[in-house]
Order: sequence, then C-alpha cells, then structure tokens
Amino acid sequence: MNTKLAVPAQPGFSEELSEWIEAFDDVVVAEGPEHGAELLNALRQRAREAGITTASELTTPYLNTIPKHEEVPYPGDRNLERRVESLIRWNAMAMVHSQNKKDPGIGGHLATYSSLATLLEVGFNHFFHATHGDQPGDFVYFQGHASPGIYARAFLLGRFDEQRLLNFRHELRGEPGLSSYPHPWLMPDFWRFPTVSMGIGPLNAIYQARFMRYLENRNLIEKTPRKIWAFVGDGETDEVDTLGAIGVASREKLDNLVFVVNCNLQRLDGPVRGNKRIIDELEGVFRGAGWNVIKVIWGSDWDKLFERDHTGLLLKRMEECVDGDYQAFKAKGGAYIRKEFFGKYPELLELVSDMTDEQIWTLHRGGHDRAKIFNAYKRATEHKGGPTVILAKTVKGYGLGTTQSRNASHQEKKLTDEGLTAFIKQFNIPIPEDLAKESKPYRPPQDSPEIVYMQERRASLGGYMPRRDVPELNFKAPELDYFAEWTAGSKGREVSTTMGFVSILRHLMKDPEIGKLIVPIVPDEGRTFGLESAIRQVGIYAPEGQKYKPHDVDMLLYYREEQDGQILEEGITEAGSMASFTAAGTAYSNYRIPTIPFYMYYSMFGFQRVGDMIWAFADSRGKGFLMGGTAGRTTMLGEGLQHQDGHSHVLSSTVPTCLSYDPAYVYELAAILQDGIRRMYQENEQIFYYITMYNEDYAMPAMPDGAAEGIVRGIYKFRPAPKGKATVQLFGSGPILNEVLRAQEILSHKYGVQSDVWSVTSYTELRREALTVERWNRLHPTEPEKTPYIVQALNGSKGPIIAASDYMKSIPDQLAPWLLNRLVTLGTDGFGRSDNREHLRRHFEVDAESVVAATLSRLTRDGKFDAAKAQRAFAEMKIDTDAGDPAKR
Ligand SMILES: Cc1ncc(C[n+]2csc(CCOP(=O)(O)OP(=O)(O)O)c2C)c(N)n1
Ligand SMILES: [Mg+2]
Repeated sequence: MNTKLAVPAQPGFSEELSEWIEAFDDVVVAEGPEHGAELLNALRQRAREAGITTASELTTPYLNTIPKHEEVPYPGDRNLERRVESLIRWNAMAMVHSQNKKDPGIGGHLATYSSLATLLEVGFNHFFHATHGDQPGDFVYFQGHASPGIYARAFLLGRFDEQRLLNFRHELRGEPGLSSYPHPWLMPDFWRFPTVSMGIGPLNAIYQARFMRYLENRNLIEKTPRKIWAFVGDGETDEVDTLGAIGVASREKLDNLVFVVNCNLQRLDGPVRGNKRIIDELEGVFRGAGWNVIKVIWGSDWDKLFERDHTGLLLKRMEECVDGDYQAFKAKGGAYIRKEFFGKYPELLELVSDMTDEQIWTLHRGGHDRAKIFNAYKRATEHKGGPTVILAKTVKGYGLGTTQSRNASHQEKKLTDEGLTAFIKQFNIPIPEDLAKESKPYRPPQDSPEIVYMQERRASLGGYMPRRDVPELNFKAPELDYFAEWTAGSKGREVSTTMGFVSILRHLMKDPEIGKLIVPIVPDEGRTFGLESAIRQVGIYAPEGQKYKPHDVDMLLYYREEQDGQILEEGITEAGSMASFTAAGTAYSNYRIPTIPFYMYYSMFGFQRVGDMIWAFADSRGKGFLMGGTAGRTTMLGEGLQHQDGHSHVLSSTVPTCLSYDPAYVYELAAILQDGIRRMYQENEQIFYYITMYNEDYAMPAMPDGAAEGIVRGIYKFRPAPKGKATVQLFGSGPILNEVLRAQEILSHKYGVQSDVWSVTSYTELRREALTVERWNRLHPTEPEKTPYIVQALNGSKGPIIAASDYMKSIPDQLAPWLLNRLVTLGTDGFGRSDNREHLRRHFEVDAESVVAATLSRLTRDGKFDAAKAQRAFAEMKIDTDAGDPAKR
C-alpha cells in the first residue's frame, strides 16, 4: 500500500480497506494527528448512533502522552536544579549509608528515592504550594521509602542540622532523631500523612481530595486551586487499597487530585511485571476508570531518535520489550542495549551508530527528565473535570552504580568505597574522596547559588514542605447538662444505645456552634442504625445534588441528597469510610477546621477489616469517634458467625491513642461523648474513641448521681446489693449488664447471696491507668505507693468478682493483676451462631443463669456455699454441665 505516513500500515488488508486507510493517512499527513483523532472520534460516535459496537481501546502506544511539539519550555534553571538534586541524592545516600555502617541492620532505603528524585524536585521547585494565600496549600503523600530524600532536602534548606540528619533512625538517644518513614506521631511538625503501609496513602489521598470538596461545598473552607499529590510505587498498585477506590475520584470529578506512579518497574523482590509492561496495564485500568492518564516514558534524548526513525521500528521494538527486558537494559549497560534492543533490526542499529555505549546507556527515561515531568505536571494541574494519573517510567536505584536496576536494589543500604567515589564523580559533589568514603553529608554555604535557588523557589511557593500545622483550636465543648435529655433516662421506653446515639447526634448537628462541624459517616448502614431522620435533617453529601426525583419524596423521611449535605454515605466500603474518617479526623490540622467525625459501622467490619488504616489514623494524630454498631457476639442476633463481633475491643485495645468504651446505657454514652469532645477538641489531646453500640431495646435508667467520673474512667457501682452487705461483686458491660442485674436478683432471692453490681464501661482504660500507676511505683520504690483507680474503686468490696461481657474473656481479664485471684470472667470466645439472644447467651454462658452458676460455683470452691445446693441450682437453671466449650465450637 502506498502511504505518505512514515510508519507503513500492517499488510493484509483488502483493497477496499487499504483505500480507507490511505484516505485516513492523507488526512493525518495534510492536517495533523489531532485531526486524525477527531475523524476517528466522529466515526466512533456515528457508529454508536447506528447501534454499532466497537471495542474501545484503553491503551495507547508505548510513547509519551504529550508529544514533543506540544511541550512548553522548562521554566526553571535546569543546571542549578540538577546540581541541587545531585546534592540531595548525595545526602540521602550518605545518611543511610553512614547509619548502616555505624549501626548495622538499622536499615533505610536508597533505591526508591534515587528513582523518584527528579519527580519530586520538579514538584518542589515548581508545583507544590505550601500555602494558597492565607489558606493551607497542597498536600503531598510521599512514597514512604523515599523519606531519606525528603530529609536530605530539608537538611540542605537548613531545616535540620547535620547531627539531626545523622540521627536518621536513631530516635531514642536523647537528641531529636528522624523517623524511618513519614510518621506524624513521631515528627508532628513535619510529616502530615503516614504512607509507608503500602496502599493506604493512595486510598487516603482520594478521600482527602473528596473531603476537600465536601468542606468547600459546605462552605467550611474557601475554594482554592490546591491539589493533592500522591506519589505511589508501581509495586504498590498491587494493593487492593491503591486501585480499589479510583472510581470514586472520577465519579466525583476530583480534579484536585494527581497521582504520580513511580514506575521503576521493580518492587522489593524483583520486577513488578517482568513479562508485561506495568505502564500499559495501569494506563488501561486508570483510563477505564475515567482518569486523565499522562504517560511519561521517554526522556528528551529519545526525541532525536524518534525524529530520525522513519521506519516505525523504534516504537515497534519498544512494544516488543517487556519490563524484565527494560530492567536488564538499565542493569547491563550500553553495549548490551545496543545489541539486545537496537540490534534486533539493522535500521535501529543504524539509528544509534553515531552514539557511544555510554550515550546509549544514559538515554533517559521520562521520569528522570525535568522537561517531560514539568509538562506532565502542568497538564495535570490544568486538567478540569477529573483526576489525573501520571505514569512515569524511572530506574530503580538510578545512579547507584552496581546497585542500579538489580533485583536486590530495594534492600541495598550501603555502597562500596568505589561506589561512593564513583557517586561523587557522577553527580559532581565537591567533596574530597576521603570524605566521600566516610559518606560525609555535604551542605554548601547558605549563600551558594544552589541553596539560594532552593530557598527562592520554596519562598515563591509559600514556604517549606512537608510541614504539618498544629493550630490553636479555641474550642469550647458542651457541658454534661447539655445532654440532659439523655442523662435523664428513657422513662420506661425501650430503646437501644444505638437509637440513643442517633438522637444525640441529631441534637449535636442542630447546635449553632458545633453542629456544622459534625461529620456523620456511614458505609451503607444508615437504616441499620436508624439514621433516616438524620438523612432528612441534614441530607447526604452529593456533589451534583439530587438529579432525580426520589420515589419516596412524598414521605417525611425521604432519601435526600444535597450538594451541601452533611452525611457522608459512602456505600459499601469500610476502607473508603475509614479514609473519610481520616480526612475528617485530621482536618483540625490540615484545614484548621476541627470537624468531628462520627463513623458508624458494623463493629465486626472495623478493626479486623481496616485495622491498618486505623493504626495510620492514630499515627496521623486523628480525632473522632468510631461507633461500632450492632456490637456484641450475643446481642447482634440472627446474623451468625461472620457478623457477631465479640473481639473488636481486643483489637481496639492495641491502638495506643484509641480509648475504648462499651457502655450499657444511653446516659453512659452521653457522658463518654461529652468527655471525648472536651478532651479531643477543647483540651487538644491526641486521642480518639471507639465506642460500641448495640441494637437491643430496653428501658434506659437515669444517670445516678456522681456516676460521671466512674463512667469515663471505666467503672462505677450501678446497683448495690438489695439486702444487706454484698459478699460477691458482679461486673457487667453493654447489654450484658442487664443479665448481670437479673443474676443479682436471682442470687439474692433464690440463693440468699448478696452482690453489688458494677457497670464497667472500659476495662481497657482501667488497665491502662493501672499500668501507668504500676510503672510509676516500679520506678519510684522509695516513694509511697500509688493506687490504681480500679483498686480504689473496689476498696472495701467483699468476695469474688464475676465479670460478664459480650466480648472475649480477655477483655475483663485485663484487670486480673489488680484483682488478686478474685476475678472469674465470662465472655464470648469462639465463633458466633445464628440464633436469638436467649439461646446465644446461654450458648456463650453469659446469660443471667450462667452468671449465677459461675458465682455459686466459685463460692462453693471457696467453701462459702453448700455444694449440694449449688448442684441443685445448676439443675434448676438447666445448666448443661456437659455442653461443649463454645470457645472451641
Ligand atoms: C502493606 C505493606 N506491605 C509490604 C511492605 C513492605 N515493602 C516496603 S517497600 C516494598 C516494595 C515497594 O515497591 P514499589 O511500590 O514498587 O516502590 P519502589 O520502592 O519500587 O518505588 C515492600 C514490599 C509495606 N511497606 N507495606
Ligand atoms: Mg517500584
């Protein structure tokens, strides 16, 4: 076929089709490739109108998305920026290297940052705004393993001195250190976002972008052009968390979001997609999800080769190679590339015949080329109507000599002496060889052109980054009497703690001061928790409003979606909901708006499902309330093994800043919420709450006088023995408190045993307090001993303690060290079952009769109760003493 296009068409088309192709070629030659694209789009649209289906392509040729002729010139001083970058590279490498020399095994990474450096530098010099006027600026989620480069940059800017740099991973030596990875908990004025658990960064970034829009649409913050940048590893994209929510970003048109995937083609063990090309795969995935995709594959030095190649073979060869080949090219040098890549076709060999092996080896990938990166970032920031992903091809371990592009690159922490001296030569670091071998950090004087340039660039973008704000909140929490309606009890009406919570939440949302700050979050479980009225009250956030007429519009509680709706109805995604909770729970710092999130969810699908995100939330110094609904292994009836949660309190106890509560009554809940809002937002404590809520209805008593302190500390006496002095103490939590109260009656009336009943709202907080006191006592053996609260509370109480919980026995057992062999625990260890509460509680041995049986059994062993009577009591209560252990069934 005769064509004027440089690339010949594949042979084998019929004569008629060849004519069509020729006509197309003519259009492209005469009017340019854009016109060719327009023509195709028009044809595709026409086909659609005619009902003709064509397979649409999600991938484009293995080339840069932005063609050379559309590039704008680079605005920065390339020479100076290259020198700055080299200095950062040196210091990042030097700090990791020297730490591992003096402290073998301390770790750190060289190869991630070395692949990412230019991608970050273009951002730092030209894009990452620290502020937008008086508003906070862009947010950047850095790849966690690239932290050495971020520290090295801060060092050059004078934000850290050399000693601090050399305290990388030495955080416990009486001097300020540098944390291994981005941890706001450890460096609260530096890092904003913990990213190092792969997948959490990109997921949180998407929901951060969405939350920013939420705050704008609700007029809580100004609309600004600020962006959220997430730097993501190509290996990291295998985490479901990384790609699982990309549809949210396009659906909500988040053009404030830019992903940069650092496609260095490698992960920890080896290639990400040895047999394929990760960039093609990601292009298809993101484009399919509606993202704007910009590929930055080839550096400017390839442009000349493309210009000279009139055969189309260069692209053909590029598309024949897979990532395993590309990795080998960068590991094995120019001669190898000449032979294996260009050598496949004589025409390609000819193309590079005037280049040395060295020149071939250093042909750059797009992710190491400032101009290409700049153009991609520019397009990304100007793109309207949706998120952008930049797929940048880089070299893992770039510039690290024999460490470059090897399967083992990720784990390398040191260079050889030769490697160090080669490094200073390659990157032109002006230090003598002997200091190079000591891997001495190097910072030129503050008035050197490099540092002046860096400072000037950052000043023009509003200041240093990363940086985390720690603003004054000036927040006044409501007093307890604000919750009087709920501390007064339900006057005999049977309600659940969940219903009580929802009515408190609605009350809070109506508050003229703090109402607007409340952020209710729910993963398609609103009806489960009775949120219909709240939906009607404040609406569901929907950036496009409600474009349809809801079928239930005539009803009082219709499904109301609003552009400024307050409820984040996330759909079935606990991970997405947790990401929203994270954005809202850290807004006090990120946006200087102390939003108070309440995330209500099925307690079973919380800590065990998104526990790592909750850990990151704590690291982020997040605040707010996790409300674990449908809680309790025996209270959540009917749903069986996968739904009945009897262990989330075990998991929540592992998070240092999480305060866990298991209230029985609405007044307890009110007291905990009041105290929580006060501590987090008024006292500015860096804590958050996990509170379980149940769906069992019963009459809510009024708050006993003086109970408030005990409720928030974890225990108070709810009902003393009915007749005379108690010889037994009964502990109950959540709805099991009612079983315990029934047990108290049975024990008194039937068996003449008197007991006090205590409500234990938090075993975990009681244990933490006791541990703190115990530690103090241990460290101060000469001072008078202090007494833990649990011991003080029980002072003077008599007899064994029978503790019953809808959670595992290990929850009450947390207090065993302070209860001196008095404690007998009943809990719900084992897999759940589908049945009603009565049967479930009998099965798990936490019903009133089981509490009575446990009490009589213990008294019998203590010689305080007659054995034959105990046996009769067991029979009366139909206790099956041969039943299998529920913990093992
Ligand atoms: C959830 C999780 N799993 C595993 C790791 C351990 N890990 C750290 S870095 C890494 C490889 C990263 O590869 P990639 O995402 O491609 O980043 P690169 O370093 O290549 O830029 C792994 C497996 C982790 N940090 N988090
Ligand atoms: Mg990688």
